Amino acid sequence: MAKAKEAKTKKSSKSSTKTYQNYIGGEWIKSSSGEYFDNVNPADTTDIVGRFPKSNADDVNRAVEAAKNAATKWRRTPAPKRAELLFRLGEILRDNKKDFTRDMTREMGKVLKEAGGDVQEAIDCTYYTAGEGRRLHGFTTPAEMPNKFAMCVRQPVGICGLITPFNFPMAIPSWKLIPALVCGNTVVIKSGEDVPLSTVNLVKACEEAGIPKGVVNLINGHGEDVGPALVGHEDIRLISFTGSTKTGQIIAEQCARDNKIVSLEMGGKNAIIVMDDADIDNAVEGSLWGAFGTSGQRCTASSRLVVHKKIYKKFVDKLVDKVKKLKVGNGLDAKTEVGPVINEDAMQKILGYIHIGKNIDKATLACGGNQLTKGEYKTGYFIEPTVFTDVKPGMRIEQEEIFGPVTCVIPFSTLDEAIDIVNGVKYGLSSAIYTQDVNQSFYAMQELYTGICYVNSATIGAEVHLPFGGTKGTGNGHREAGTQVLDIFSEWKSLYIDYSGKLQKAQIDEVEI
Ligand code: UN1
Repeated sequence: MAKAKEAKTKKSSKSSTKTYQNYIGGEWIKSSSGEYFDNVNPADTTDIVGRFPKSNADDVNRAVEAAKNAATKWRRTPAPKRAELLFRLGEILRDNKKDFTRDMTREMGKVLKEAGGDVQEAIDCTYYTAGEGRRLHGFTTPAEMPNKFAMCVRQPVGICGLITPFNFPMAIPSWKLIPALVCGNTVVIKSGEDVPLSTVNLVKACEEAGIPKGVVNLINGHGEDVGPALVGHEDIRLISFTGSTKTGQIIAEQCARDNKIVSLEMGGKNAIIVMDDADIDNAVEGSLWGAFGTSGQRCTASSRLVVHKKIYKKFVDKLVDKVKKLKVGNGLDAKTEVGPVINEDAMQKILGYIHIGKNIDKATLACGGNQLTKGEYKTGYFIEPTVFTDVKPGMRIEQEEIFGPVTCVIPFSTLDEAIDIVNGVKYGLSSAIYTQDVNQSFYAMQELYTGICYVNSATIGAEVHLPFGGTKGTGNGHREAGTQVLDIFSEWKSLYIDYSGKLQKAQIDEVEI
């Protein structure tokens, strides 16, 4: 996992910087190391958002212990009662949306409107999933024998470790936390080290909502210091992780050794197909939003634009013209359209891919390609929105996840060829097609092997009541959000009730002599 953001110059005095704590067993407490790390604004690294505990394995152990102590009571709390607390949580998030939004932009960099959308996604997820408290449907089914009843119910899995990324600082923790809680599990959350304040805000809201002590525990710190202790803890039954494919694979290996449930949401290399009959202006707008929204730091980002040769030049000209006009800047400024990237490591990785695109892949750099270093950009991690054209399938910039404001345009001739290009990567999160032709759109929906597919909009913007996740290297078959998330955070229990008053044997054949 990338190193957390580092201050370039620490102008703000440490004493005036707010210090935050871990939340364990209902108390806000220091890390046992007594050490802290700075949470720095990626748009202006002289702005230190707060100091957060640098936790270690001791803290993880304490948090798991607290979750264990709270587990029985929470599991026995009727699900509709658990849900009432979650509805209250939704109200608190809604009441604090403005402050949480600002905090998020300051620590993560995404523009205010997007940060507001992120908090709103957490609110929507909370209300929607809390509704499951009065459903959590199981089923009844006939039994094989007379006077016997069969049914199936969901039961909590136990203590869940939730490991969250930087790019959706409140939405993604909520996708994991709310279903875990409604199903009756207790949790230890490891916040994204670049965005700990948004998770603190979420957990404080849980405390205010009256969620009992120990049900939600929060550990701040760096992945390498706390990740292995959390993933390897014998009392943790489930790990839910969103982040890089590399880290996800390490987690999956450890979970396999310990026989833990693991749900992974990892990389993407999503593509938009633009057919020759598409509304080009609409497709350009969608591409702009899909590629450069959140500075391209979404798993769902439209990092490939697969464009029909007949309209290729027209599309590229319009796109590049618009990309050049995008206003890059501090997300707190209402005029900004593209914020910074998250930290120095991320910036270097993205610039590294731009170098590969130019010098190794030898694609055409149509616009952008540079770090912005002057004036307002001096103390932030800013990269010009970048478009590569004449990109060919198989090039590294076409295959690998860049996770920044970079997209590539790939020409094609037939829909089947376009579909092969979209499917020809190791990931399978999201895809899209712009066309006016119903046959083409349905054929594409059928053939694109991704977890999400859009017609006439970009690859980003999934809604909380539909399953979210991807095929192939993106995940391990689970889906977050929707009601499908319940299959991650609960296990089925089949119940048989024999009211015949006598022994009825199943799986016994009448043997004819
Ligand atoms: C992510 O980038 O990991 O579909 C999540 C979207 C958002 C969530 C993205 N609702 O773009």
